[in-house]
Amino acid sequence: ESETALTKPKLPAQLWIGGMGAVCTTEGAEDEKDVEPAPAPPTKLVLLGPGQSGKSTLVKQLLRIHRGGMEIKRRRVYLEPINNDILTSLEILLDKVNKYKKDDAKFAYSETLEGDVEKLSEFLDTGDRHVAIDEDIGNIIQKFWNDPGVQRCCYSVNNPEFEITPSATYFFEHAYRICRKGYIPSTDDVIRVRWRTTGIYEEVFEVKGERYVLVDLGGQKSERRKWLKCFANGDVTAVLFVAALSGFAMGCKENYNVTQLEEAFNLFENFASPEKQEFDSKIPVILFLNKFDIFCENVKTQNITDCPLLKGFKVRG
Ligand SMILES: Nc1nc2c(ncn2[C@@H]2O[C@H](COP(=O)(O)OP(=O)(O)O)[C@@H](O)[C@H]2O)c(=O)[nH]1
Ligand SMILES: [Mg+2]
Repeated sequence: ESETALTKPKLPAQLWIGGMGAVCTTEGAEDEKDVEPAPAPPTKLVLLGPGQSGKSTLVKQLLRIHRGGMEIKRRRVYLEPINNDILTSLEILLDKVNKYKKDDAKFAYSETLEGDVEKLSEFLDTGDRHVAIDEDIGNIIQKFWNDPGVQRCCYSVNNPEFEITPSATYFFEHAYRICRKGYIPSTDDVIRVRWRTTGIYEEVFEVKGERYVLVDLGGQKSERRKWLKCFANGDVTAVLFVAALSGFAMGCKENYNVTQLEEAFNLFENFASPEKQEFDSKIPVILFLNKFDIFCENVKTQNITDCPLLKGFKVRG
């Protein structure tokens, strides 16, 4: 059996909790003295989990830490997905504000913004979500976002139909900078962007002379049949199953009756439990509970016991 940097767990799953910036620790092998140095096969980690749980972000974070910042050429590729993220979320935010301001004046934007909002709606009506946003529209987005009524509506109305993600609010905050002429996404911008992963991506990096291959796959239902393909060569060291801990209150896109956390749990059980495991059952599965930072924010305003999985838990402090 090949030596790996990960210690094989006795249980089918280990539990790691992480959020932005979380990194896995490694342990070196102990009996290296008597072994001839031979090029060890890389540690191959396959990232699985529901869509939006943060798999691609984890890859980007690890690359940033272990391969240095991204070159300009690679960052430029994210221009279009960033525009797409802003425009898609802006449309949702506009719909949300227009719906809720009718019943409650505290969710209305200032009257002085009316002309601007009309311009925004016209721009969105063109339907193209991948166009570059010019400086003029960028300024309007920034003004609209800075309006207190808009922010109140965004943050205090909890309706999964109008979900505004934390990355969207990040981009709204930076709309002015992002829509400047000649803007190039920063590494932080790249880490925030939502880009629906389709297909299979492999990234290689080194930590203390040890080579790692990270395999990133799409998490959406339509992508899940590809999951088993990456086990075909028998060279997978471990599965990193990523689930967002923060989604304990929100209905998931595919089924509003279960929370995103339950959806992730069901998927994990179906895919990784030893009885049902469809790949080699000796491959360790590590459960990585991600979005811990958002979880910490959410527990302040949402009741964790609303999620059946967390009944019996209490928030302290
Ligand atoms: N605040 C916060 N956002 C995260 C975290 N992990 C991922 N995200 C955001 O969640 C969104 C979806 O992440 P992505 O990596 O594309 O999910 P994937 O579908 O599993 O690959 C992106 O906008 C990320 O910036 C986290 O730990 N904290
Ligand atoms: Mg992805």
